[in-house]
Amino acid sequence: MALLIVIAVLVVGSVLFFSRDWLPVLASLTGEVTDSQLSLNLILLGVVFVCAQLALGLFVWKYRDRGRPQGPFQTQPSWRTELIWLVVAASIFLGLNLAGTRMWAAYKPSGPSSLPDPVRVEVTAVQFRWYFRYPGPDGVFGHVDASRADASLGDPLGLDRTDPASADDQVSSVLLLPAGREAELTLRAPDVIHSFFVPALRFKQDAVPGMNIQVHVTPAQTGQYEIQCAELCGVGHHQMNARLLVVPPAEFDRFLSEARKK
Ligand SMILES: [Cu+2]
Repeated sequence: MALLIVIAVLVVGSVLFFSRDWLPVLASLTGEVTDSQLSLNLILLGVVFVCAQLALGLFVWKYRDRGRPQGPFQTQPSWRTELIWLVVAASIFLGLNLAGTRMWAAYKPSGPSSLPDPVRVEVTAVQFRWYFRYPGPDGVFGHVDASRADASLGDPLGLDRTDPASADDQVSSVLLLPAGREAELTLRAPDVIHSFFVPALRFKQDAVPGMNIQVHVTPAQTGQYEIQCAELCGVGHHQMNARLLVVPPAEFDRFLSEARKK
């Protein structure tokens, strides 16, 4: 009876836990699709979980100790039952995988933006900070030399000031993006692998040394959101956070022109 109560509490507790609104606030256009796919997975597997636990409870009750001596418990394998169970489990697994693959194909954020004028930002992940570089009016990211980088001198990326394309580049420790415009991010890491994770955008991508990885995403809602590193990248990994500020487009343009004057 104690085991039955434990099973009942676990089942009811799990259902209540997952049926509440536990996801972080949603601030991207494509994140809704991710959320509905996640909900579908949770509902389907939740039903399987509840049925399996009810069956377990039923058998615990049916074959409980009645105080009578019983002979050795024997079962006959049933290939039909095994096959049905296997087909049902495989169908759920494959079906969810296919649905996820289709969703990824339709909304995948990898690759450069297909729009003519996205907001371009270079994201540099370096133990244990994030830096965001805007290309300035020329729209070109200038050359950087990581060996010259010195955050204490205000140049964490090592901008090559002899390169005319670098002269107007702006570096910020906060990622500022306009709402409703697609952003094309180029992820890089000079030291080890990091992972750019913005829960509110339902967005995660590794930054890998030696690679410039381009991704695109559209923040839909103004606000302040957290950026986290989702790859264990060293002893200071836990403090590798930054802020994403999504502002109205006019405010974003004002920020760029004011940064230029400095
Ligand atoms: Cu990191």
